[in-house]
Amino acid sequence: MSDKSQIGLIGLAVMGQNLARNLARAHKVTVYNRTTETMQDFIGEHGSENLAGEAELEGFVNSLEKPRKIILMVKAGRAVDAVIGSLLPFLDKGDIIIDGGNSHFPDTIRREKELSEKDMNFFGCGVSGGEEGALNGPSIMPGGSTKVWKELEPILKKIAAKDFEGEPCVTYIGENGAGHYVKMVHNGIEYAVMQMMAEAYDFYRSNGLSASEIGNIFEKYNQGKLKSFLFEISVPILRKKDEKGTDEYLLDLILDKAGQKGTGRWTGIEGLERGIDISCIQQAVNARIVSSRKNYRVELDKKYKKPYADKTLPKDVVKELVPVIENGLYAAMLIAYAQGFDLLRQAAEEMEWDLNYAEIARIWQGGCIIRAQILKTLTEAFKEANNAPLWEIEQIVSDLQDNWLDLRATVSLGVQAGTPLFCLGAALASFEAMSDARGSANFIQGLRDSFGAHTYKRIDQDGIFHTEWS
Ligand code: 2AM
Repeated sequence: MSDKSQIGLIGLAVMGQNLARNLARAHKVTVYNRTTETMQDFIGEHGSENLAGEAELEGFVNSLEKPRKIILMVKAGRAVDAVIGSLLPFLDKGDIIIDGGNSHFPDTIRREKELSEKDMNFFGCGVSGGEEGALNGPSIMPGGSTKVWKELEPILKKIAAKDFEGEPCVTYIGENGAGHYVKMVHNGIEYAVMQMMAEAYDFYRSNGLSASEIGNIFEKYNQGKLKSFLFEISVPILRKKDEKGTDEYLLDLILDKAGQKGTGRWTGIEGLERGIDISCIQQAVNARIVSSRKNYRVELDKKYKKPYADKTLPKDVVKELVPVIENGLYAAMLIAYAQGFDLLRQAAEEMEWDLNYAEIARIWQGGCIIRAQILKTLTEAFKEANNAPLWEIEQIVSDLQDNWLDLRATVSLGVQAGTPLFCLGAALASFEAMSDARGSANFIQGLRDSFGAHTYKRIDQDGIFHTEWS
């Protein structure tokens, strides 16, 4: 057996380190990092027969079996191009570069094209699961040529998380940028789900519940149809007490400004560009944008006196609302997923990707941040309905029908409590508009025809019409 490594990994931030350790359970891995000290520290701590470090790129490349398989875990953007550029002089035809970062899909498409012109392979691979997932099994969304997929399949299957049936959370997604596209939409849905949870949290907080009381409710939610990784981790977050000298819950001391790295924004823009309503995702991005303007919010808060009385509901009433909000959240999350999958469907058509939605829902069952019970429902729904749009599938229609009134109640309760419902409100509006045969756009068309002679169609006659309105 050759003493060369089967896989190389570049980029030893936490995700890269953990993925390298995961890979090293079943493969010999060489790692490289731009800052050599980071590599040395990592090898010092985790080096083993299976894990070696190289300080120079040439030595790194030469340590790998051919065709070489090199996983990049570097910062998305220019760093990826920089690393590819410095690797190229040492690579041979047939070698494979796998980008495991959160690259923007157009970059992946471009890189795949550029490398294939040099007879080399570029494979864009979405990896979700955070630090823990990278170490113990992420959900993996690979995109590129099927030939390269065949080479990588056994490796990726070994390191992936497991779905509810124990199958690996990895499947071939599609050509070129398809893997990174699906990862991007995954992150967009993640934004929406987190924001919906935050809105439920805000509702309970506005009604006087303490963080730990909300923790008790979320713990209950995590035992039913909302069971998910995000609800699971929210319970200790809600219960954690400050350890820096106050008697407060730590959550109450965290600055209410949300960070973002761009995948939610990219998804939102995709919705606008492809003409698909993904308002839940876009509103989650908007909520983060508004949150980030903390100083301005503080200023405006002084100018505007809330015109509604502080009508905190009695605790026993709030208690009775817990299952109502649970149903409302469930319906809203189904809507967020339906929107996300609508975007995937449109992109697949335009980009000529052959996406299998049941498989995508399946590989999100484990390892990734949005792993949740709901994905079992979605996988089964897609399977039974041969990947029809979620809105049309019997199981989803019946779930939305059953929880519709509770979503309405959740939104109206949230409004009364003074909770800005970026996502829950968007979910309700989007669903009710999409499932209503008669909308209000006749009015828009009337206005457009009046001020700009944009013409309109009629519901009772064929043809294009224009009217002198005044
Ligand atoms: P560093 O430790 O030398 O900063 C996440 O930032 C990872 O991407 C880190 O491993 C970081 O290496 C690497 N990285 C960021 N920009 C890079 C670049 N231009 N070239 C190579 N690696 C880079």
